Amino acid sequence: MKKTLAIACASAIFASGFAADTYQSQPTDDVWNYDNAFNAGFTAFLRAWGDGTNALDPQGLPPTLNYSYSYAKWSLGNIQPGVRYRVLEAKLTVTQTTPPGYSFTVGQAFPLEARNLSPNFNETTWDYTNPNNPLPGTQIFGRGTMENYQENAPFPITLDLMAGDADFETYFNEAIQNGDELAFAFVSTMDPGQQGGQVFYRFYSRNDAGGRGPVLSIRYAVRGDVDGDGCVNDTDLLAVLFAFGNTGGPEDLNGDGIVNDGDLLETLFHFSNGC
Ligand SMILES: [Ca+2]
Ligand SMILES: [Ca+2]
Ligand SMILES: [Ca+2]
Repeated sequence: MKKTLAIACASAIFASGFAADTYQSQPTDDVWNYDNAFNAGFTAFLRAWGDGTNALDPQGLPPTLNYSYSYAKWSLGNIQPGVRYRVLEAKLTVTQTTPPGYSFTVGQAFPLEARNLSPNFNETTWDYTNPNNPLPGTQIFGRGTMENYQENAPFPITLDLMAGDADFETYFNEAIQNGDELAFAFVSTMDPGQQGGQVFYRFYSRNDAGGRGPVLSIRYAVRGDVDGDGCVNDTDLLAVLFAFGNTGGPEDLNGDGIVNDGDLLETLFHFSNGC
């Protein structure tokens, strides 16, 4: 019997003076996509490596020998569709185990990447040879950092999804409107050295009995909503007008430190959002 480790919780928190919600959960599915994976769907570990230069096979082929990808997806079903959201913070955290040879320096030089991916996969029916398996996209939302590195123990690698080159806020909103599933591919240019090499990413999957699978954490708010009631209307518009010129506060909707036309436009462009 498959154990479901997904925990979804939404709690209202107040930061920067306005109402935001936090989504935090483990994946609903995760898969290790690799030619030699004997149990791609249900292994307790996910893995990623490349050839030292490329994270993805340049021919666009499924990962064989030189490449290994891992996939994970989350259900955002608790977040109301039909609403435009601003993302205030988005992080992915994985727990890296310690294959011999993996070091701080190597982790810095060849970070783990979170890329866009179609959620069209399922670990219960995963078949490596299926030609319809999704491949990782080219958008990089975040890269892992080594600040929590430990030499002889598993340690968390956090990927800031707002720090990459791609627009995570759009990705998040599209996922909610397109049926609530949000997927990422974990890839890296890190080269294990040779077949049987030990320098690569190996982190716990959702199938880990210890519950150490990836965690997605997103803080978000309804775009244009000042008072946090989930609806953008005259109350929010007036609040911005009356606070014009203020530094910070809930009326500073775009978070640039001042209440001005940028925030006014935010309420106007998103008028009736969430109502
Ligand atoms: Ca899995
Ligand atoms: Ca409002
Ligand atoms: Ca502002």
